[in-house]
Amino acid sequence: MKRVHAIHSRIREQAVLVGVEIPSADRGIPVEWSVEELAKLARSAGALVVGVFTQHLKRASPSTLIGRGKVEEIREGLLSLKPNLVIFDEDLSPAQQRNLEAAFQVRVIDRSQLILDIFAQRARSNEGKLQVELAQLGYLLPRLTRRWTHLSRLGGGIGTRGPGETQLEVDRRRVRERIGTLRRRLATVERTRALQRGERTAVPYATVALVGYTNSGKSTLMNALTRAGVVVEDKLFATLDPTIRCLKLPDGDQVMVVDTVGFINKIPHALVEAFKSTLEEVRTADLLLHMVDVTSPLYEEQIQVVEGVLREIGAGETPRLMVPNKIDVFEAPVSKITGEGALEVCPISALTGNGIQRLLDVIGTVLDRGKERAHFRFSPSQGHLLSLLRRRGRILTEEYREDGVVVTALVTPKLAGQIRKQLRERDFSESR
Ligand SMILES: Nc1nc2c(ncn2[C@@H]2O[C@H](COP(=O)(O)OP(=O)(O)OP(=O)(O)O)[C@@H](O)[C@H]2O)c(=O)[nH]1
Ligand SMILES: [Mg+2]
Repeated sequence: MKRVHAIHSRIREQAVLVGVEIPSADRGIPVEWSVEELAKLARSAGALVVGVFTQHLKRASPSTLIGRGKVEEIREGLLSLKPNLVIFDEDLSPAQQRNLEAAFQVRVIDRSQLILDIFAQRARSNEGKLQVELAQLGYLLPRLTRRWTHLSRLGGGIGTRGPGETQLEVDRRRVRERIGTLRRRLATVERTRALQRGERTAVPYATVALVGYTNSGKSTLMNALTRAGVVVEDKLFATLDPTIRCLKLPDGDQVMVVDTVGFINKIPHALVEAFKSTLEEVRTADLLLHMVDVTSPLYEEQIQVVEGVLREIGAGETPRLMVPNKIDVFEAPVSKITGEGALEVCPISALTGNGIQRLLDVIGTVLDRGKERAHFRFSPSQGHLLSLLRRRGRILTEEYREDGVVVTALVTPKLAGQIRKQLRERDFSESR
């Protein structure tokens, strides 16, 4: 299937934004703030914002979302602003999008399409690209009735990267086929990832995942902790692909740290769906560090958004620490940063390093809490298991006897299980 890629013009796309407040869809985030975030998204996608319109609506119009008077007001405004693109902050139905384009005589996209476009620009890995295309097609499928002919002369740009206009002309069956192919290819990539994860869990390190709203400083902390060299940018969705690094805690324990994609308000469902395998790293983590950008005036709402996505991906019950970040700029009252059922609040500045030592201590303590005191008896030929225990656990007592060593150690249930299994297999093969 042919794909239409945007021709990046040297002239930046000029965008006009439209924000709508609908009481029934109220998420506690005022329209002005939501539109400000939309502007950041638009700039992250490479556009220049040349105008903003907002409307407080009682009821959404099925044909144009906004009211007839507002359509007229914007149409007149566009005559002098002359944008190439109008971006709505709410999802538009295919009919709404079509009617608005007819009225404005310019391309109209919605927030989801903009976010998908940013992901398409950022995707680097094979897996990332497959995931983004899958998400775009998932978004496209219910909108296939749309006709673009009246705008075909307007060419590429934001919202047209990836599966684009030509695909709108093909029937649903072929899009479904493409989705099927992508799913199969992703399944192959995911198997490799699952295998790697399997290898990592076979080495029983605990995994700590950095989660949070986009731009909260996850990659900055990752770099501060592990010198991973992850790209840090004052851009939304700087990170798409997960990075995993080893980290030694002050108590000597080793853990794996995972940095991955950030979340955002009104995140397109198709995207969460397509990024399941990436988010699997978060879902299977032993501990989450929920990072909060306290310099954002809406950090409390952002916490709610992140908690919501965590529940959606099945990580709602995972133990977590709240990590207010950027305290070099602003120290938010800890009482406001609670998170549901978080174990502890550890304010830091990932940039200056302030608070990181305490954070590491707390991570160590919290992970220790899940550990058990286990007893093992190793025969002289099982020295490799004893050294594994020395490396990964903490030996409390060691008693040498004629038939081997009896050890009491503080270990994760994972490690205890693994050693017991190997001891059992050994007993089994000896008894045959
Ligand atoms: N002042 C200050 N800025 C910070 C701090 N931590 C991160 N930043 C800045 O915040 C911006 C975003 O940081 P990133 O580490 O890329 O954020 P992220 O959470 O990985 O973002 P995504 O990958 O886009 O989800 C960058 O401009 C950082 O320099 C901090 O402690 N203090
Ligand atoms: Mg990042």
